[in-house]
Amino acid sequence: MKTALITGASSGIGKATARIFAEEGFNLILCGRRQQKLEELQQELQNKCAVHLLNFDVRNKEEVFSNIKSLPLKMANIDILINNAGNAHGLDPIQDGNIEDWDAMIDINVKGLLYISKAIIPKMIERSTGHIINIGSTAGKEVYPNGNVYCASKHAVDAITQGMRLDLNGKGIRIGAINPGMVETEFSEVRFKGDKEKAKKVYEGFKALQPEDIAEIIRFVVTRPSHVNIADLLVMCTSQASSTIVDKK
Ligand code: NDP
Ligand code: 8X3
Repeated sequence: MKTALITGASSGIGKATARIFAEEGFNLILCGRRQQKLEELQQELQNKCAVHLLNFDVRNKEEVFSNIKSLPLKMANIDILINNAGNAHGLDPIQDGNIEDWDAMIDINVKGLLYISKAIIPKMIERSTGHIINIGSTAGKEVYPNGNVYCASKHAVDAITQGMRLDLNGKGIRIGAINPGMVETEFSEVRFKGDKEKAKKVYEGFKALQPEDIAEIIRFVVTRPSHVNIADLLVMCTSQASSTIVDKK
């Protein structure tokens, strides 16, 4: 049975992916900072599959490496890594940008993804098998007004995914990215620092993607035969044509 590690499993896309993977019977390693949310999910899924929780901040490299090292033998061989933890912080013109927001986005979305990957890739190389899916964004393919640093962080994810695919070629490891457009999760609540009203408005007047839509795509990607690597997927809801063109009624 495959073992999958999902970062950012306490909410949104990561949580929906955990639920879908549980249906597949995968052993799950669920990561996040909010222990209670992780425990609730473990409670929900543990009759379908083995669930191990890891509570750490992806910004903290010591915690990343010690948590991955702490995995019980049964969970130590990770077949699937879903690099999903991340968020936008703020939506401001570059001249008004908050430096703490910039640090958060670069440290979580870019450096956090690198730390996790660095901790997991060596064993994949050793076993000549593995599958890494980086969750990018339409923001990694185009830049939208006030999205500056978030877009930069997701462009970096795009570049890192391509770099991983080049450097790990021949090592039996599949590397791909899934780049969603607007998905209705806690994403905008985090971006707008807990302002639920402002966050809700982002998804008003059209049917945004739901986290389950992305999770189903991830299921498809990881269940292809081992010679098939889905390298890069761009997924938007029908109402969205680009980061700035959304048909809102
Ligand atoms: P959510 O806010 O619902 O989920 C984000 C997840 O990331 C949470 O589980 C959170 O867990 C985890 N996380 C955030 N910061 C950290 C950290 N420092 N250390 C560890 N875990 C962290 O958002 P989404 O599900 O929408 O986002 C998931 C991914 O999808 C992100 O990479 C995002 O950029 C990307 N994305 C989202 C889109 C959208 O429109 N929603 C569109 C395109 C891409 P906890 O707080 O418990 O640590
Ligand atoms: C999240 C989607 O459009 O807010 O990556 O950048 S968007």
